[in-house]
Amino acid sequence: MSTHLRTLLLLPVFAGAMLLHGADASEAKTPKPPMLPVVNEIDLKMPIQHARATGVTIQGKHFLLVRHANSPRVDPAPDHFVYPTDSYKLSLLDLNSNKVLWTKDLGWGIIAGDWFCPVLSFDIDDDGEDEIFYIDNELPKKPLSFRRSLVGLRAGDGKEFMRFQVKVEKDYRFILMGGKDKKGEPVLIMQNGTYRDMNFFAYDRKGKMIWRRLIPQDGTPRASHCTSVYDYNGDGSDEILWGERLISIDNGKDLFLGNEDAWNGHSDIVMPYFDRNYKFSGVWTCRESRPTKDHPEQFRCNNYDPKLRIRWGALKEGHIDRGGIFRINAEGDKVFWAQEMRADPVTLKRSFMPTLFFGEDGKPLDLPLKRRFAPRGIDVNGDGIHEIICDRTIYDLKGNALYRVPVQDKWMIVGHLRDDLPGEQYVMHSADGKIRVLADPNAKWSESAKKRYAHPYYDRCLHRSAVGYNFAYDLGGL
Ligand SMILES: [Ca+2]
Ligand SMILES: [Ca+2]
Ligand SMILES: [Ca+2]
Ligand SMILES: [Ca+2]
Repeated sequence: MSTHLRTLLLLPVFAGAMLLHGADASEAKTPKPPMLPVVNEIDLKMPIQHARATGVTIQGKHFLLVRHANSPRVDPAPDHFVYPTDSYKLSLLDLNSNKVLWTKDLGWGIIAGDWFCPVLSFDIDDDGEDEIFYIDNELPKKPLSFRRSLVGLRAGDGKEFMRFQVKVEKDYRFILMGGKDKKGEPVLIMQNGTYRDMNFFAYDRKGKMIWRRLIPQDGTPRASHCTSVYDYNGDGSDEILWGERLISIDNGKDLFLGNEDAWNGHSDIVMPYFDRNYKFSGVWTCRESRPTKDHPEQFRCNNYDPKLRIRWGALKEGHIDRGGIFRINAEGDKVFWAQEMRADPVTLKRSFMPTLFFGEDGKPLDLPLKRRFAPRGIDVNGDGIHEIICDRTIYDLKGNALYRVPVQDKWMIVGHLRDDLPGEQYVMHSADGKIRVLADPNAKWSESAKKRYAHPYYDRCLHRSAVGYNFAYDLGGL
């Protein structure tokens, strides 16, 4: 990062500190910004307690698939498990006509939670039209059964066109991924297991298994809650970024293992990032599990180069539960952030430490933002620079509050989802079942943002945001 840029980012902090004696500068500058306007509202006509959304492409047009339930989000971990109160529904929305095209109830065999039911939008037959994949339970009255099937639906009408049994291994954590191999053929991957054994099953367009791999607990890194598939090294076939390792989609073999001799744990955040020329430039990781006893010197956050060699690290202690990357200028330079979570050992009540920011060189930066909650990036005005959503407010990087977002509604997806509008939109749902798209009326088209939306990685991110926790931070690295 240039000295100029660092000065630019640091200046408002010092200015704010002088004026307000350490109080938050952003609060005093613009006490009550306007609400970010709603540009779409689609009523699903049923209550929603939690939902995720993913982009779907049909005949060149973009749609939004929502997976929703009037149930708390159920986690498979015994300390976090709660009773589901509803089954999942899938609804395909047309944001242009404000219509629900179809809704399908997945039934009580599938427990309503991100890990029980990833939903992937993926063009399995390469005809330019997405198909929808999820993992069904063959014994719907027995929700904990391991007799599972991978199911494909046609996006246009929600009708099932593919179903085959898959082998699962006593773990309710599922991931679905899609990519292309060296022949350009689509590969669909079902994965089972995060913290212990990790099983991968790769299928071709007909549902025939083309490889499988078990990664036992062999002292190598475990999975992350974010996964991504892309041709990172530019050799024509995709790689899977799986925890702190890169796996070939051609055969399931490791290409690179990060911090191989000293890391065998689970990393909450694993995010690839790209340089000014949109070339894969590295990976930002934030770790959950404790370091191995033999390696207390290891960092909790690591910035890797494209071959997963550590460039620099930060923090020696803590469960770094949240993290991400922002674009700080129209050229696409980046800032990295991390946030430690602490949980009471008895009540498990969570609290979050202040967000820490780092420049591309690893030096700490101070951004003038309120920092109680995880900041999330959105280029709401379309200039190719991230604004930051935190504390239900959208700030620019200087700490000016631009917009408020509704307190009562819940985040689903951020991205350039409306082809006709500049900038990135913010999609939320209300408890009474309304899906709302919010957009900046002053947004303008810019070359920087157009280039970003046109990048194939951007589209990949929008298609995997209903898998695991990809929804939260995925687009920051681009
Ligand atoms: Ca297709
Ligand atoms: Ca590749
Ligand atoms: Ca965690
Ligand atoms: Ca912006």
